Amino acid sequence: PSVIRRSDYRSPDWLVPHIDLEFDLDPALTRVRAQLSVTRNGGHDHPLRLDGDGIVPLEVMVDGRPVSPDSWHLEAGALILTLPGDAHLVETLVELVPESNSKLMGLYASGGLLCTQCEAEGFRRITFFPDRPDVLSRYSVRMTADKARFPILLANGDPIDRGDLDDGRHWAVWHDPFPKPCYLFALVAGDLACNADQFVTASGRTVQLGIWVKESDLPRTGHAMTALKNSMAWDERVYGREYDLDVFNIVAVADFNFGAMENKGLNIFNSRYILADPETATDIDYDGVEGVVAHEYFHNWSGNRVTCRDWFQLSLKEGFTVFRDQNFSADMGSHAVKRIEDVRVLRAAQFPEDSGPLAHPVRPESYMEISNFYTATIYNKGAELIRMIALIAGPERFRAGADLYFDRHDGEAATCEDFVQAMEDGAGLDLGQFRLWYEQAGTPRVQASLIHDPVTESVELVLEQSLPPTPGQPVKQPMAIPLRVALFNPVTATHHGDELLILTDARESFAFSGFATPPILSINRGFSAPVIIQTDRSQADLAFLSAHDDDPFARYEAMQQLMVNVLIARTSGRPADEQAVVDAIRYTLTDTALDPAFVAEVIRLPSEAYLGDQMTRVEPDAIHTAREALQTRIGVDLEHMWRDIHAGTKANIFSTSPAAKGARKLRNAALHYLAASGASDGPAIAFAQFSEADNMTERQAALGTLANGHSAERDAALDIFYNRYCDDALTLDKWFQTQAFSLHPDTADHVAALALHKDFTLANPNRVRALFGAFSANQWAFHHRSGKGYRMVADCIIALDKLNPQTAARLVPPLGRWKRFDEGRASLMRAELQRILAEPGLSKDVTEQASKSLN
Ligand code: B3K
Ligand code: ZN
Repeated sequence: PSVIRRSDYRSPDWLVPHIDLEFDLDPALTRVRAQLSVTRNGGHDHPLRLDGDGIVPLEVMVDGRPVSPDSWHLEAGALILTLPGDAHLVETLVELVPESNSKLMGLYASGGLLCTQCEAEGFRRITFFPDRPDVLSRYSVRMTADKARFPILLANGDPIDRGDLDDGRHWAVWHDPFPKPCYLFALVAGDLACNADQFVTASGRTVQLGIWVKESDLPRTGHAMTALKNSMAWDERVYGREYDLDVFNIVAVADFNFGAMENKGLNIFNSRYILADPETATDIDYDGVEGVVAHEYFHNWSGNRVTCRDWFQLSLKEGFTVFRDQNFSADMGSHAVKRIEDVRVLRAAQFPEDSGPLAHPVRPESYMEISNFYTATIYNKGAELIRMIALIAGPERFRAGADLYFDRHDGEAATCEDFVQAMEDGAGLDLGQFRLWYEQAGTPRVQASLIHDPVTESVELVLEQSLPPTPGQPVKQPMAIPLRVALFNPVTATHHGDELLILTDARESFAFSGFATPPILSINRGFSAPVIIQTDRSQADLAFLSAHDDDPFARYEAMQQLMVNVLIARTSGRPADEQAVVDAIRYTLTDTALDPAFVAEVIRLPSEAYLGDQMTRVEPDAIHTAREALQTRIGVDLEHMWRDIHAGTKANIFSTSPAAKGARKLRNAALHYLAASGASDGPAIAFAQFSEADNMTERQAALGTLANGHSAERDAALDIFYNRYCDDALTLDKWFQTQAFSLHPDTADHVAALALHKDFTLANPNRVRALFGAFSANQWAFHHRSGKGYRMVADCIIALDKLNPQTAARLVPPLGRWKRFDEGRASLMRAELQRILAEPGLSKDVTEQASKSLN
């Protein structure tokens, strides 16, 4: 497959100010007639190139007249047409078979609905068009379909007209007044019920809101609607951005390649990010719905009103929009807990990516398949870049920069550079060196040491940064790294204030005076920069900070580091002070001033995968053994506390308030440690929670706790769960996922059996992710020394690639981590990557990921 480079960007040869689309919809055969008004862009004699993928033109007309087949041709799927003048009307007709579209890109069928997904390059599977984000058009869409099967017809923008035909069919016309790139096009046809509501904007316009689902799911849409209205109010309050159409519709579909899609005025969602009720959704699911509804809504400004010039600029909309949704969710709940969760996601998904063969800059230089670049680097590291700019600017200046960005580029297709420039101009910043964050891949490391001089009563903080090589970038320049620090007096447990230091050189030192005794360093408070900090702080210093740091993230981080140090020492057979961890947890549990949700985060052991990431050579078995042992020790030593917490926090009236969610989180953590203690009544207590819970948060946590062990209760609970939810796809996903994520020694075998289960299907991406996505994130099970985990995932990739390459390619990266493992595992992983690459007819998506993963 060919490589697309950022440096090759050229502005479009032809523009398409207007497009008229006519869909004659039928799952078995849909006809699409497109009329494009095209205008020559600049002085050139290039032909018009209309991208196409898997479609053939049945008719081609220019200015109302059929053109002879020798004046156009197809080239790599695209329709190439030589046009004499500077403005023409080009018309094409194509036929599609939505029901056999298993890639879920373009127009496809899902559970009786017809829907579309166009980002990044799906529109070319619907009609011939210059499928690039810098071609912005006004859309008029006419849909005709059987009225009984497809009573609801939706598209972008506003509904204009509708009517019935004599043959049982009906039609509707929608018009979107905002010029948009074709990746934001959408339509939906189906038998849908609507949760209808309204929102009045700050300027007093009434917007009709609709969440469309199948009738039986209507009771599960309330949380999404609340989230939508909160998001609309938040964007007005925090960014001064109002919604701009008279209607805003969301549709939930069961088969979807990722979370959701921000199509103008018609968001289409994976149903798992819309539907929630206490019976089937966990608190994490509720938060996921809130966050994704907000994310897609916020795209209306950061993505739709200002879009991307080309796909190398993807983080322009994604990084910024993740930053916006993170702050929204923090405002809806707890800032401290949200920051911890976001950093945990960054470390679990982005840090490994940044240190492996698929590492790429936030603004990549090249790609083979753009679908492979919807990554944690583009999204989550991209959000961290915006967060650093916001930190450096301060809230008022950041807002001034954002205002300038939106006003300057409204209606345009912009670049990351445009964003940075607007921030410099609007906020009055110099981001010269900061731009390297967009260019250089890899996670910077900062070594921090504190030198105390008792004579001058001063301290010197020495900071040294380094950035490891990544593919294509052997040598790096120093970055601008904003670090919030505080120096604690260990006796009074106070500090003189939080300071923002900006490290710009490879090595720099910062002097502080007024310290008669050596202070304790609190650094990267709030996780002010997405870097790895290395310090020489003792376990006693970390224990101190875990008890006294007034920055909640730093307090969490100190505890994590304390635990990591003990576990890494144990893993390599060195002695370690487990008592220090037990004492720190006890202290945290007894601090009644703390939010229970925060306590639950702090006392949680780092995951096996995170521990692996801290080691040069990952040892999955040793990590597992050490972590289980520490967990047991914490369980045993604090058993009475776990029992008290578990018994004492039983909520009696279900609510999704932050307080109720926090109580459940802590209660589940207590259950987990209680089970780890090996207490003989552990399984019975977990089973009782499983049976008596009035909500999925407690039910699934109990199931997960049981699934890790061996007990009669384990099998009983899994059976009960299956029988209760086997007709509810989203909830049945949890049954697959819990088993795939379990720390039971036979997980790999369980997953092999589940892959043959009658309810397992490769046709549904959620089901694939529930089983194989969860399994490949389960370090101990996936890296079973026999290699059976690798083989299963490779088998799945090969089979799925034939149906849905985009989702298949997302399963490849875990196999690319081979350099970090012993030669036995590494060669088994490489062999699977080679077996995948040898498969005839392999997609561009999987080819790119697997071939890069071998490097
Ligand atoms: N913009 C879409 C993602 C599209 C992914 C295409 N492979 C959802 C989002 O980020 O909001
Ligand atoms: Zn997005």
